Amino acid sequence: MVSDKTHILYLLCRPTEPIFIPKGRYRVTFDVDHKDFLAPQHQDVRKKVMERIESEVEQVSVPLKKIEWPDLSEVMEVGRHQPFSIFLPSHRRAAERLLDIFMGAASYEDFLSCAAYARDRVNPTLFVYTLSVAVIHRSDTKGIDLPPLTNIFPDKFIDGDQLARAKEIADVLAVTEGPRRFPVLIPRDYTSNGLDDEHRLAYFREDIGVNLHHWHWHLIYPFAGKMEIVNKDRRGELFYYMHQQIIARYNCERFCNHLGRVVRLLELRKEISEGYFPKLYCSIASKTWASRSANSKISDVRREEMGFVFDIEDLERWKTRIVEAIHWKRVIDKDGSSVALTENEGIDILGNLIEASPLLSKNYDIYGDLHNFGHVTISLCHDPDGRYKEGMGVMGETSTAMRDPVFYRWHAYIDYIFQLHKDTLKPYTLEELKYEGIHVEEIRVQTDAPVRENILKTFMETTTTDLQGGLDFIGYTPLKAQTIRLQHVPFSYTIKVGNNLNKICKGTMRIFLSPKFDEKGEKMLFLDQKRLFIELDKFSVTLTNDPLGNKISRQSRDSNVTRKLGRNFSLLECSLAWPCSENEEDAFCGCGWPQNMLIPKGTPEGSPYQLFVMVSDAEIDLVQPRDRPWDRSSYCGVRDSKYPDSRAMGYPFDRPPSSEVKYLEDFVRLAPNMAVQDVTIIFEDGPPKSHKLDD
Ligand code: CUO
Repeated sequence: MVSDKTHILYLLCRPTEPIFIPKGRYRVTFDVDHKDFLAPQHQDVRKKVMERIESEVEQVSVPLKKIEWPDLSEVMEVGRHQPFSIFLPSHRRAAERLLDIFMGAASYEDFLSCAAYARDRVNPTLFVYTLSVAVIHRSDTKGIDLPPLTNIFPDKFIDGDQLARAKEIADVLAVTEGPRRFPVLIPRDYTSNGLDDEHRLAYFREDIGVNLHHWHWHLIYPFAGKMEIVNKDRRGELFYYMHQQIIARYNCERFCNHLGRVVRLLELRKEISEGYFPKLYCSIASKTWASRSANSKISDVRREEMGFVFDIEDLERWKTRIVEAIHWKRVIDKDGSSVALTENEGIDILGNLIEASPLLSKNYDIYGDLHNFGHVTISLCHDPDGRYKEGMGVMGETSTAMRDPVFYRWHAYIDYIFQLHKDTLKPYTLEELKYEGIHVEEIRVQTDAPVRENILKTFMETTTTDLQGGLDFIGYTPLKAQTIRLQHVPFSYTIKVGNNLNKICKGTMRIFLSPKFDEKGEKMLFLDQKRLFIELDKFSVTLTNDPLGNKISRQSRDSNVTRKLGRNFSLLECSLAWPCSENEEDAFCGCGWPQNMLIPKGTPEGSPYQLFVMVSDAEIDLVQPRDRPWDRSSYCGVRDSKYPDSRAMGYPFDRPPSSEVKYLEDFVRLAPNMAVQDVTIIFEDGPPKSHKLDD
């Protein structure tokens, strides 16, 4: 039997299957005896269906409190079978309304009943998005793990053909051969082939963990809703930093695949050379996600049925106003007052203004909705006036957008605007960089099995994803998809840090990685390299007063930026019934970059990289005393708490260098608490290695 508070998660299970059909291995049913609880389309069929099901399985019944039915009319303006996009203002308003209802429920029981009532009436994707945001943010559901979206909507992650095969297997083989695993192998090259240069990056763009990370980040940091949900500490800055790191990581991967840095989508009226054909089937809309041919152009959009009528000129005007504001170092707020874009808060203001959050933007009417509308405009470029009745491309949704090469071009453009602001800031002074008395003596990186020094190894592996929570109208046969992903051999850092202070002191260890050479094969200038540094880890250290060096060891799998793939429904149910899973691979669910993508792929011949290490003064860094580890906080912050690092996100690489710094070595020479070590990333080519099944 599962505990009370987690019953709500069963509403996420098989989101298009009616609520009265039992869910999960315990066949959980919701007590929807009151006829009006059921959506109109289900009221007459329920009895017949239940008669059949009840004779087959044992069920757990969840009582639902009688409540006053919430008014869902605004929410239902988004059709049941329409693809949902949080970037569309009309959909955003519907989600805000439903979120208000969920957040406003007086007790957990009211929340459960409201959600049960709404489930089969509103758009299923909108429902899953809104319920997920509410579960994360309500105090009475705090700490409940959400199942990964792969387990709710596998069709957003897995090739449509293969998913159809999986259903066939579930329907036929499971009956004839009994319940066992039938992993469906998802081939590596299903969206394109070698004729398309961009296909070399498909393993990154279509990685399940990468897309889950992006979906989950936007659940934690919604840009619309009530102030108490949206207005989180430094959220605008985190929008900038999390996406900046994605672009940095993508550019590193591009170098490994002999491609140049992603070209920002600067000229909005020019052809977009990259095409993308996602091959994903949207089960809600009963059609495939729209494709975009190479050399398509974006146009003014006239999609009245979506409430989206909009000109490219609007994007251009907003961009001009934002860039002007950056050059003036101030924005004009709603009252016409000037708000300075200061050294520390400027980036946060710009993040909320460019994304944009209508609630937090200093002036939504003037600076508009640049980033969100860009997503929608690009996602509709194949059918801007709806004459072909086509839906959106994958750019329209946070769980699918990162699959498309144009996502990186759009976000490189958004990042370029943020960098214009960063370029207006003064270089860090020596005072701001150094940690008096502390010096990094030595950095060593060691890979396990076989032990290699300063060499990192990557390879391809197969991994499995559970599908059963998302495949509606089939039995609960364990059903897996086997995908191929990048992985690396675990490694450890050994860092020797000297302390001449004659006292024990605390520091923050900051570890970054970047390519040493650019796409031309030339040693990178610091100005370029600082934008390509990816954060690998950040953690607190205690330094004894040993001038010869404290030896600090750290494992790659403990990285502060990563998470493991989440627990699926089966595992959630196990851990709810018994103590939490011992299996470390499945122990977390939620925000964080996927562990398997921690480092870039490298090349078979070895890619030269530089590992940068800095120990900064914890007295300055720590926002409040911390006894917890930094757990995934770099990209995700800390729940109900301030962002735990007082420095600017990306410090010390977020500002232009002083004039004497040409290369990284010049920068490192400025202060002895910084050091650099050359490392090589070798990609071991060959067939994918097998990985244990995830349950
Ligand atoms: Cu995350 Cu554009 O914000 O995708």
